[in-house]
Amino acid sequence: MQALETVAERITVVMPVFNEGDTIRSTLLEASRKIPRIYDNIVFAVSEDGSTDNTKDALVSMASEMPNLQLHLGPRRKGYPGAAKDAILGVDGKTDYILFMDSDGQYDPTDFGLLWREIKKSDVDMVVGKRMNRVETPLRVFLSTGLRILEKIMFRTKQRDITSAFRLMRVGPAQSIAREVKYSKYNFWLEFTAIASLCGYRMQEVPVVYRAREGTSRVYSGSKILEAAVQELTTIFRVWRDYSLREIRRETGCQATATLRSQ
Ligand SMILES: Nc1nc2c(ncn2[C@@H]2O[C@H](COP(=O)(O)OP(=O)(O)OP(=O)(O)O)[C@@H](O)[C@H]2O)c(=O)[nH]1
Ligand SMILES: [Mg+2]
Repeated sequence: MQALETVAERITVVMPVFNEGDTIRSTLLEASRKIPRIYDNIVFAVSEDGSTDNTKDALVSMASEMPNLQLHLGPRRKGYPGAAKDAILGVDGKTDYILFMDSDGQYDPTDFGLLWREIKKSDVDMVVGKRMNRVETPLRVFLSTGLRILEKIMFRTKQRDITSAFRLMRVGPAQSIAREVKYSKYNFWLEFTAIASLCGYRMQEVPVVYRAREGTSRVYSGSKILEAAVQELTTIFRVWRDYSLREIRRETGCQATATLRSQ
């Protein structure tokens, strides 16, 4: 097994949670067992809002067992994009890196080691876990492939998996990009990756395990998938319009990037 790194840099593991009462305990226990074996300066920041099952109770009981668990509980459901954005912007000021990970148990926390080694080796702003063995309906594969190709043409994204929710990011870039995400109603990461690409952030991909989900998607129920695809298509065009207009007016579309780059 790889040696444990004892370093001063802090990683906050950000996890959005909605109605995961049946699995959140095992997901958090697995992450808190596996990630600190690779890296020990870890805090878990779990953002829950509006769950109608026993998720809140499960989280409160876990907080008494895990001293490095920070809970953010909210009364009303924000929707995935709002929850992801607030969670990234809400990490505490001691954080150096954000490991974003959905809390549905689909990612294997052991793969954090691959992301960590890659960010240190290639000195990029973000390393994205490219999901292997995705099991999805043909309709979903068709729609997500279409959106990926469009995003590649419009924003010159180089990544294959532009919507992965397993990413290790330097905190400055992650928050600058997240602040700009404003259109997406379903898929936060499509818009996030488009902005990151437009603003010239450096991204790298590494293949990661992707497991089957227990229970059904909280974001895309069967009837919502087409509506979501149309909404995300609109989002892509709005982002493109915003940034090309800024370029025409010679405004800096990515002030945050420029500031970071000059430091
Ligand atoms: N805080 C918060 N978390 C949410 C919300 N909606 C979804 N989540 C969480 O976001 C993660 C992603 O949701 P999923 O239902 O797995 O959606 P998905 O991964 O896009 O779809 P699948 O591939 O079908 O799993 C899960 O960990 C959910 O618990 C929300 O409104 N608020
Ligand atoms: Mg999922």
